[in-house]
Amino acid sequence: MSPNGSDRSPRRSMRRKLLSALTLGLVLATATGCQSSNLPRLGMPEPRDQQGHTVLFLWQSSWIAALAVGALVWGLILWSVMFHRRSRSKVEVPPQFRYNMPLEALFTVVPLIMVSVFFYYTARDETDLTRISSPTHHINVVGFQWSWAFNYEHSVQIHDDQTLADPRGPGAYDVGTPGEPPTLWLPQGESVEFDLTSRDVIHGFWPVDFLMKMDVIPGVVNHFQVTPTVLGTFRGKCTELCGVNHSQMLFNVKVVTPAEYEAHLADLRAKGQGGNVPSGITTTGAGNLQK
Ligand SMILES: [Cu+2]
Repeated sequence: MSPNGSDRSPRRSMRRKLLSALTLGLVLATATGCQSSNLPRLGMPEPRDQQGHTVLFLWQSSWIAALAVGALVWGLILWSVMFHRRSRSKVEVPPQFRYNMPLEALFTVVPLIMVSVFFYYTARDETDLTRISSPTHHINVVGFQWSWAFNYEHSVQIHDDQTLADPRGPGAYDVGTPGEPPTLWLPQGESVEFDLTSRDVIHGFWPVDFLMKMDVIPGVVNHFQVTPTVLGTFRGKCTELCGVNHSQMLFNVKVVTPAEYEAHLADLRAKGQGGNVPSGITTTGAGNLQK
């Protein structure tokens, strides 16, 4: 038996216990099933459109990757604290360790790889989420101090390179009732492109349950596309501090059947709300946008 064999055996049993705890944790983590629908949403609302699932999965995957790195780092810290602490019998300074090139290269390369993986998946999903692909409906969302207006099927598309009339015919607008949040109506299961414009300052358009938001900038037209999947009324708000009544810049998002959506547009036209309200942008020719 070695001179310090007496303090080695409790260490050995502690090491064994730690190893079995780690194995048990790993088995539990893998055996409980890792389908994205089973994973906790970690603070994210339940997505109510197709695109929201991409955002949610990116969020969950980032958490899993971060926790895996965290577990490795915490494990190494615990390992050092438990098994490489100063011995009671030995008081001398342990061997010092420095200028180890392979180790320092590892410290640099591993974080670079981790950041590159995060960057790749974020860029891939962002490209996917901001892509516009032949939407069925076009809605011009107009932000102004301090509310929202919605130009449904606006008659002139305001893409930088397009000045075509909307093939779906005359538009309709909704500015809501003064003192109440306006309601954005959307058809379930059909793709909708939002063209975001501002009449004054920068606002932020955030239909919360679609897990997507985008800035609404004067003189600029921003776009994104959603396909609502769940019927119901959801929340929306401005996410850019835009003045004293910013907190009141709320709206509702009402997802209805396509027939109800068309009926609502017909109602608006019947009330004299055909056409569009000023969007803050006028189109004066292809590629030429003016305030
Ligand atoms: Cu605002």
